[in-house]
Amino acid sequence: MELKDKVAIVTGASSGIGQAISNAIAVEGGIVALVARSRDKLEAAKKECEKDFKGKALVVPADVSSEDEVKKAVQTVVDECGGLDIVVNNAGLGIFKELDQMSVDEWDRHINVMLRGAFLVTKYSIPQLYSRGGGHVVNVTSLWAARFCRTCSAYTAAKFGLRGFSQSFRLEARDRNVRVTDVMPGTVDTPFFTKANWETDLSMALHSEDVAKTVAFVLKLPDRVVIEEVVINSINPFESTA
Ligand code: NJP
Repeated sequence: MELKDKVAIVTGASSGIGQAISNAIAVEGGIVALVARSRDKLEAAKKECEKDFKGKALVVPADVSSEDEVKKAVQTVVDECGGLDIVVNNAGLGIFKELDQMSVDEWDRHINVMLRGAFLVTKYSIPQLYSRGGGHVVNVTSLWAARFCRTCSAYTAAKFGLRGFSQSFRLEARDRNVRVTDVMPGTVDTPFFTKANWETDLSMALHSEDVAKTVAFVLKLPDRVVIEEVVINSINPFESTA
């Protein structure tokens, strides 16, 4: 897909991987709707996108786990941009605890943001892609949609779930010329680990831009091609979490 003038909604765009993906789409001439909860961070991301990447960006604050907020956010994008071509479900979090220490609320947050959130954003966006005759849905899952680790039960449950969602949904979407790709990164140097209270050596980790370049590559392939899953890892990852 040629990205020029295509409209993309990117969740988790206020930080890390989502912000880098937004910039990577914008630099190709795409119009990016930046979705996350924090308006201030989104405004800063928009500024960076416009100044450093000469891109067009729209700030659309929303909690992806809220049906009402997602509905409104998608409608705002459609009203402002005339439609939608690309959906990137990237918003996420990690709370790493042994199961007996994990609260129900912490468990629910993983499922509500990374699984329900991806479902809601896709559900309310997909009629726009169908009505335009095609498009692309990218789900940022994880290596931990295929692997396991101690203290990761909630995180892996959500990411394995999202991977299953993608695989089934792909079979419907392809009939409408919509491609579905899972991007499965290893460890990436973002604020994710600070927020998770997880001290780890990120010196060998991927950079957000590495994941963003991969997403842009996948999006730009001819429409007849779908990369169903891409595993991206540092050449020599720090494997303390594996
Ligand atoms: O994390 P971070 P990453 N509604 O913390 C947003 C996956 N991944 O970029 O709402 C809407 O910098 C939050 O914004 P805010 C990971 O699982 C990562 O590393 O304002 N948005 C922020 O923009 C996740 O799915 C690694 O707080 C919500 C963003 O999500 C994705 O990559 C490895 C939200 C998080 O940015 C991006 O993570 C891997 C909500 N309810 C997979 N809750 C890694 N970093 O190593 C959060 O395999 N956000």
